[in-house]
Amino acid sequence: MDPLNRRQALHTTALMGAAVTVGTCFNPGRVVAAEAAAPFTLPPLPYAFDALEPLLDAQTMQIHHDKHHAAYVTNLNKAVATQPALAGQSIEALLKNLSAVPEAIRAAVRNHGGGHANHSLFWQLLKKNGGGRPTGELSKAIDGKFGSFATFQEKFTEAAMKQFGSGWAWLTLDAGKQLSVEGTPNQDTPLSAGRTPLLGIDVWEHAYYLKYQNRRADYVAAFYHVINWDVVSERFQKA
Ligand code: MN3
Repeated sequence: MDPLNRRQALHTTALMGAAVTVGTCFNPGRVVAAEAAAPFTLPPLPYAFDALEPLLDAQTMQIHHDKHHAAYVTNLNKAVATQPALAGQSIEALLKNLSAVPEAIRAAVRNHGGGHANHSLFWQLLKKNGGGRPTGELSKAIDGKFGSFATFQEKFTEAAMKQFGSGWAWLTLDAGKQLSVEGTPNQDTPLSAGRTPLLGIDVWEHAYYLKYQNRRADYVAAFYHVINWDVVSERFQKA
């Protein structure tokens, strides 16, 4: 056999091998395993990258969504692909019960899964010409808990400012229907502590550094003008 034909023969054999491998995907067990390899997907940003200009700039939004959030999804999928028993569980279910996640991937689910859940929520909490203050039941609950919206805002701003390094500040609801303002480090989510996040601000530097550099206070002040309180109220009603 001349070298060229030999190479072609090897190539054909390799293709036949690939065909056999693909063929086994018709085995139902393999199909599940193949699908489980990438169960989590990056949700599209629900508005244009520049929708929140000039408060949150388009370049930050694009990198934040397309690079940072995408990386959390990729790394989460890599981790869960090693644990077929977790197939079919939502990211919220995994984060609510981290101790049930195999230790080998628990940190990855906490960090990358937390990043995926936190950012998926964060995009929904923002809108062009947002801000103002909540109405209805949520407004009453905030007044009841904090005394006034202004006091809530002070506490939320304080939580966002004092979070050392990377993390989030949240308005949460616990199982007893009590509101709280709290901070979490890194990509930790209140879900893991049994509380439902209603509103959250990402205070990682990647969320604001291009436009605000070290001025986190200016970023936090701007955030109040892009909050979608309808979504926050809806989460409060459902929780
Ligand atoms: Mn972020």
